Amino acid sequence: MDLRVDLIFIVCLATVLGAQNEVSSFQSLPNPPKANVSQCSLVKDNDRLDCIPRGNVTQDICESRGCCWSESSSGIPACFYQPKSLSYKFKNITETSDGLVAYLERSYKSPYPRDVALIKLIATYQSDDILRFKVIDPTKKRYESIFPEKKLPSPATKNPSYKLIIGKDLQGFRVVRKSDNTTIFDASDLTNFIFSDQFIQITTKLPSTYLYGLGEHKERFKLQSKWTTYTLYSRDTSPLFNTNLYGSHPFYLSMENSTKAHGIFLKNSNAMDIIIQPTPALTFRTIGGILDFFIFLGPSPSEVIKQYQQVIGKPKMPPHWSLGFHLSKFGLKDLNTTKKYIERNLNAGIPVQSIWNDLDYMNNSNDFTYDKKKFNGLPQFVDKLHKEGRKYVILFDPGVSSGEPNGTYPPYDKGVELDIFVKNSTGQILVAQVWNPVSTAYPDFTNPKSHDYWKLMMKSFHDVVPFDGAWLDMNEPSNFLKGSMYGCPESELEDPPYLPRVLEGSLSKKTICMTAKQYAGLQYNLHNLYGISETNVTSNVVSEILGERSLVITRSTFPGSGQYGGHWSGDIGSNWEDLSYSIPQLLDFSLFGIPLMGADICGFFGSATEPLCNRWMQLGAFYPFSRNHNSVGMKEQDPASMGDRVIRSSRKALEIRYTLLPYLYTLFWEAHKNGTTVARPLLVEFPEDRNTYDIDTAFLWGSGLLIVPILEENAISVNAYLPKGIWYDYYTRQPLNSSGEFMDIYADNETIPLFIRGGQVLPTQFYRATTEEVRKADLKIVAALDQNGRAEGLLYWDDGISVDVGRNYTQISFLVEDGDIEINVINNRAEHPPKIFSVEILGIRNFNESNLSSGNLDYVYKKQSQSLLLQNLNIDLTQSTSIKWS
Ligand code: MIG
Repeated sequence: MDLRVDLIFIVCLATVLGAQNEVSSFQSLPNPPKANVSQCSLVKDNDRLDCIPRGNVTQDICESRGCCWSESSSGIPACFYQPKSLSYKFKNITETSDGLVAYLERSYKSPYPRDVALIKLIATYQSDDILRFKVIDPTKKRYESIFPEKKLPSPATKNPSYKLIIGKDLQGFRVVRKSDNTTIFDASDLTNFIFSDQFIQITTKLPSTYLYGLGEHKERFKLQSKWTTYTLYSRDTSPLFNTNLYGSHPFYLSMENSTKAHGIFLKNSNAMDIIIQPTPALTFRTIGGILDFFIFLGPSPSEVIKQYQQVIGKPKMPPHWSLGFHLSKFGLKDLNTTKKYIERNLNAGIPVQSIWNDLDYMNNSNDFTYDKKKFNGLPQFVDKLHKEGRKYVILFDPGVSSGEPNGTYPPYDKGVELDIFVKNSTGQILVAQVWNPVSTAYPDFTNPKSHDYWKLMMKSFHDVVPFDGAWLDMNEPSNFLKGSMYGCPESELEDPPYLPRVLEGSLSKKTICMTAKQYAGLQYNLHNLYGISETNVTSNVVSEILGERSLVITRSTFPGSGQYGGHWSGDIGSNWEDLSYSIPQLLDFSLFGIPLMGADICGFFGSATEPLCNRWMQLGAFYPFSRNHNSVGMKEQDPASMGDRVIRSSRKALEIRYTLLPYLYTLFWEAHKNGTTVARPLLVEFPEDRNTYDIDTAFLWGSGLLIVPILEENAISVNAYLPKGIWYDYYTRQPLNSSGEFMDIYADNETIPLFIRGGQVLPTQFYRATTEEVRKADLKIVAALDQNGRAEGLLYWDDGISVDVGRNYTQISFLVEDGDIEINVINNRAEHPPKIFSVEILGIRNFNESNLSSGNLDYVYKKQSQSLLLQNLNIDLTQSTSIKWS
């Protein structure tokens, strides 16, 4: 690299990263004292805090770091920090009106360059259940994550459920739940605490080993705690074990031994490793930014998730149609193939709600173009879909071609004019390559002007091809070259003093240079935010163009992405293992506030076998985001291509999905309004039942429907856990009384076991083949009684598309008690809500016709399944009413 470039680079590095030139922040410190051998020998193997987490682990290096050395078996660090080594000491602690401020001073050099010698800790009592603490450099503004964008309300506490214990006899601090004295965050000993320019580390001792979250990973729902490293750094790769994947979510939920729950969120967008060790303890190790922690006191898991979403933002309300079944494939090479693909499925009776085109539709892989030869007639095809009540969704890659002849490709030319592209370290447009034959430039979605730019592009394309939703791929951002066309300059940003365990051991591999510059700063800091920034802009732009709620599905996500769109789990394999891992993935994203989530049904890579696709279509019908998608060149796996059995299974499961749309839609509204979950882990609903803590082979929709898929080849039964209570078989309506036990449930090849939970009312509708038709059909209310003959539920109804959610809507509550159902109109502003045709009550042991409130009710009582169906009710949703049967 030539000297001039080097110099410019150093200058810009110093200003953006945190200023190596500021004497006050990076003072020279004494060398660390030698470790005290007798102190070292007191440390148990499981408690060792790794002092050389990467690189050469030798006794010499270890001792030069002032750490303890003792050979160890694999996985356990041989070089570890000496306990109570007073890395930082408190200088002063001051109470403020809403928290406290403390200064700490470093005693000696850490192993990493540019220690921040004086740090400031700011604790804010954000609310009674949320404590925030930040650790910053008081002398110099460092980068702080620009997402989630959500503005927090001013701190307000009446009676905080926690206390922060700091200083005094402690070297560090800890956060304690007042009611039971559980330590939620335990940094009482700052032994391995480091705050240097590119290495920031803090360890908390954990109250239990039940941890969930820390995505995106291919992992069971319950995380491992045996010296496991979870790396967070957005990366385009098909999901592998122990690898950073598309999105980054530094949030975990913990179930404590008391069955209470808490959550921790580190708002930091830099690449990081999170290490869980058997102590149990957890170490956050990030290579930039600041520490900005939010501690959520729960005390139930659903409250933790709600509290988390108060900070990151609640999920967007999806358009109603987006809850239908979607069909997609990479390699639908022309319009004819696309048409045949959807038609054969419609002919087979599969209720396909939308068809998706992958980049095949593009001309030369160029965004905002379509191949006018191969896709000749595309606009007319989309119009026809619309007339039939169906939708059309297309893929967008963020990168636009920078290799087209001058003046021929507005997405590039306009981008240059508006100065919208990501720059390299020397200020030119960073040129890399994704699908474009020559080269690719990346719009910078942190630039406020990107909204107008993206809208112009989307709108001019939408004027031609009226797509209904945007599928955002490759936004990690992905790059087929390493860094750029010209590599990346040498720098400590590309090769930081500590490299998290990112795939292939390089930050710029499969993405752009860390020294690349965006409006909001350096790629080094912003990398994990490329996806969220694109999703944010796209969500707004598409709604503005449509004048409706938009559907945006994104591959790369970050805390807060749920406000703008949904997610799919990327390029998984067509195999039984990935079928099963799709559930923990789904449940993780429920914790992350991204409920509109699903995996490619029948898998992406590889050839799905008939038995696999059969079971996968059954499960996929219950992904909140339900889409069959497949890679190019793979055996076809749309239901129609799979033969009669898959067709029958798919129809059966999708028919149930469409019937349950009012319930599912209501769950999405509750999530949007309150931060609840849609696909719900059992432990969220039954936190006091420890049996649920390990379950990730089944899940719920809301509180009311338990879904127990078959995940093994050739299996026709499943050992399902039914938490304590009454559960009604969805198909037979027979009650099952569980004391909280595992039961073998039979499931023939065409059936996915489903149970309605006693105590819940589920609004359903008559089945129709499109979501639009379902919306016009009558409602059927299903009330499943609990032991006490009670049940309750909700219905939310609106036009399914308004951007202004919660303006013109109807809300109904159902309450069943003492042989009577009350249908209460809480809000009555939707236009033309459907009517209630029937109310079905499950769990009526004795029925006497003469007790019916009205003599002319049309009813069917089934003694065997103990269900009563009241039909032909024709109840209008504009007035509260009630029906009595005993
Ligand atoms: O390099 O657009 O995850 O769903 O079909 C692969 C082609 C690019 C990756 C996506 C996948 C999509 C594919 N894309």
